[in-house]
Amino acid sequence: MSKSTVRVLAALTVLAPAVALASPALADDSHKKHDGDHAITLHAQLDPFKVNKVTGHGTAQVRLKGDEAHVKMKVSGLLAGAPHAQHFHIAAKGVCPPESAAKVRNGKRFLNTTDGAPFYGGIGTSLTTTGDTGPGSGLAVDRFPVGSDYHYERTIKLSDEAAKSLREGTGVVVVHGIDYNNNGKYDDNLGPSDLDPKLPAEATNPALCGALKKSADGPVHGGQGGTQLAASDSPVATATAAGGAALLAAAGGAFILRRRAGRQS
Ligand SMILES: [Cu+2]
Repeated sequence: MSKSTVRVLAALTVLAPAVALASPALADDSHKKHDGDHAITLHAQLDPFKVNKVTGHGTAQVRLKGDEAHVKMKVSGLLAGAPHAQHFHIAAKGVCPPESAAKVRNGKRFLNTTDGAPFYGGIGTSLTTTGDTGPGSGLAVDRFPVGSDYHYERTIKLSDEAAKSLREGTGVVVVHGIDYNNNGKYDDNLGPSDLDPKLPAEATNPALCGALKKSADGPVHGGQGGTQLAASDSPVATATAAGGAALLAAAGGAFILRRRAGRQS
């Protein structure tokens, strides 16, 4: 297991207890409660990592009231027929990494998830289509949207830590899954994933990224993405049989990772 994998595993397993510790009993939470009751709306423009050969784009909108987040996303131009893990990354600089954060590995320059962590932080919320939304579901590839273009909409109860980060302006939306060698599938041309060596790096490397920023209440000014999202009540993206089959082998690795994380927390 590589050092970076160990680091990420450690980060994932540390997250759960950290969330548990962040209970209201820790301190006078009157201010937090007050802030938490105030609903805010956040937007992010999701831009592609060109260094990862991505040309897609997207938008995200989050209506946050207390710890309840109503999330709407619109994504296009990603690898078709493949699941795309997507998360709120939290509690770091609240920005997307520059292209210069990419590293050369085996003669290929690309950005993996760990490279971006100093900028966007660790996984705070897994934007899955069903079930658990905690950091432990970060690689639950059978519960993420599938396809090149999709709408995602879900109301999610955030951890205290994630809600706090989003309110503080350090929440970042990251969509994963790239096709670096443009052959229409996740393969091992970039080697194993830094998050789970059983998955190919292409399946977990960041594709799109956008920092969530507070927007003024009221109508979104000239916001093409915002108005489109507001107008659409589209159902959550559903997994296709093709996409699921393509990643079945990879999913085995994700499950192992999740079990391991669960045991240690
Ligand atoms: Cu992520």
